[in-house]
Amino acid sequence: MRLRLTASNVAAITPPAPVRLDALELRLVRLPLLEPFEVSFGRMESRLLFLLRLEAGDHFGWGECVAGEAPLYSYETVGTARQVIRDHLAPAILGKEIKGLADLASRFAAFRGHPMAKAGIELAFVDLVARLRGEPIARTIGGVRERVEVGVSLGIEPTLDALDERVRRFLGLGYRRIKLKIKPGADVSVVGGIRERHPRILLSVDANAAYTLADAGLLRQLDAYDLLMIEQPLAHDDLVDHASLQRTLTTAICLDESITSHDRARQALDTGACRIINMKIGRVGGYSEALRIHDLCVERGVPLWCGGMFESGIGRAHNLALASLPGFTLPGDISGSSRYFERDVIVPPVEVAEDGSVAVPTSPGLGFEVDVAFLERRTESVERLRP
Ligand code: OSB
Ligand code: MG
Repeated sequence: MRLRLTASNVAAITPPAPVRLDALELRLVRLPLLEPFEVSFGRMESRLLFLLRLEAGDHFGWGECVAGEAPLYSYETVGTARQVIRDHLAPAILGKEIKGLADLASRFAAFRGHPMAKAGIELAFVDLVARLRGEPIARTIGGVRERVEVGVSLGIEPTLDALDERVRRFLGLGYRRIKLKIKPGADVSVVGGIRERHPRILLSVDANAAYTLADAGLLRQLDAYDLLMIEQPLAHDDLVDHASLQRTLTTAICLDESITSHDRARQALDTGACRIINMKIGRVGGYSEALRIHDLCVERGVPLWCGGMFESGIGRAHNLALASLPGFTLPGDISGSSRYFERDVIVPPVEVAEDGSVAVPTSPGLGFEVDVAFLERRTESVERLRP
């Protein structure tokens, strides 16, 4: 497939006519995880999902806010995001005529931080716009791929055998890249053990900010294992130390937590803090910023891939649309629904084909039905905000 490498145009993401936003529903839904997921900062056994439904007359759009229950991955939580949406973001848009995504984003611009809260609303708005235009989100934002390649992110396990069982299982399902979570005490020997058993697979690691520059020697040992990348080895808000570390490593550093905006991405690339970027719409504040970072990576020839936050199918559908943009050149953390939950909130569930790819939906909006009856049964709280 030939990819069109044109700049995405946030200004072109508009409904057929300005749209008056009537209501925003905030819903918290808890789903148990099929398997617990452990990373350097903690362990998750269930996911409290924060789903948003934006309404305009009879029309609607679904979004998801990816904040966690505790401020571990970032400072935002489900609680802070709800408060910021309820008290500040929703009042800035409800009852207003919105011309498009750029207009929506401009109404949030004065509020500092809280990118996941902003992104939750942007997602719902872009789904609404795509439905009003009668096209899939991927087309609305300039996607060009019919299928996207995916990998799997595997948590820390108590033994190498337990981890290897999962590596084999997901390779058997077709996943194109295996990412191992690491932390001090579960790093070089684990990575070495998996690499020895799987000499040729596409393998990467993610430290979720668990190390400091004092660990540079240890991190350099990872150079021996032909990794695709080392994701976020140092502090969540750091660029300077990552640049120092990158100069001493042959393996590419990929930044996740540190890339919170287009400016941070530009600064990271200008200073050599990373050679690869992980994109999460929630972490950067929504589609408007994500598309600008995408264009920056295309311009600079920097490999980009779509990260994941253990989203429900709603967030995952948005990730699929995003990953269909031309600049997403490495497999994303967009696993099938069955990697996370017994039952997803969308129908049909996301399925990974034997070749490790997922189809980008082609019907309007998300391209999946939201299973509202199932959502209702799993809902912990729901509130409706009006102008
Ligand atoms: O660092 O990429 C991360 C999940 C929660 C928080 C942070 C991260 C992750 C993952 C899982 O790696 C990716 C997925 O959704 O499959
Ligand atoms: Mg990460």
